Amino acid sequence: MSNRTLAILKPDCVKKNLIGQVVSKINEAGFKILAVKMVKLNKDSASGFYEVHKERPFFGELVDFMTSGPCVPIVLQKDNAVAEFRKLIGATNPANAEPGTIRKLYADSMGENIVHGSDSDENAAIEIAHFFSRKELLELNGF
Ligand code: FUP
Repeated sequence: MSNRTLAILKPDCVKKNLIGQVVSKINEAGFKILAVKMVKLNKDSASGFYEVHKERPFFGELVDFMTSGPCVPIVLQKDNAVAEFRKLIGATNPANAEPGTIRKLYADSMGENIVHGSDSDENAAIEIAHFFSRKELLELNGF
């Protein structure tokens, strides 16, 4: 089991000035931040990131939303990171998310749900590589 996952604070999180609050929740839940940056995705990058959803009816809206402003990818470390982080963020649709989860607290809708979390160790590794180079990750090892 890997101890890393990729979080993305999505454009709605950045626009609503919630970066600080969400990062506090992440730290309070015992995650260590290994790497962080702010980026504005273009259509190709957002489409590539969400390629598994490309045949779904919501794909166009998802790409439009993810390219609507800057977002904040973060590499997180904790034992059992993928499952622990998904527990912290709650269900995809905030209406179904458990009380106290990040999506329940801050998200407006399923389409604009504040935060992304990888869904498997395999995808975490792919998603981390989508945003961070080997060099960036190596330079941060040991901190
Ligand atoms: P999650 O793993 O919880 O981020 O959810 P998914 O990978 O299933 O979906 C990725 C993103 O697609 C969600 F964050 C929001 C969007 N989505 C919709 O807009 N409608 C849907 O029915 C499902 C997902």
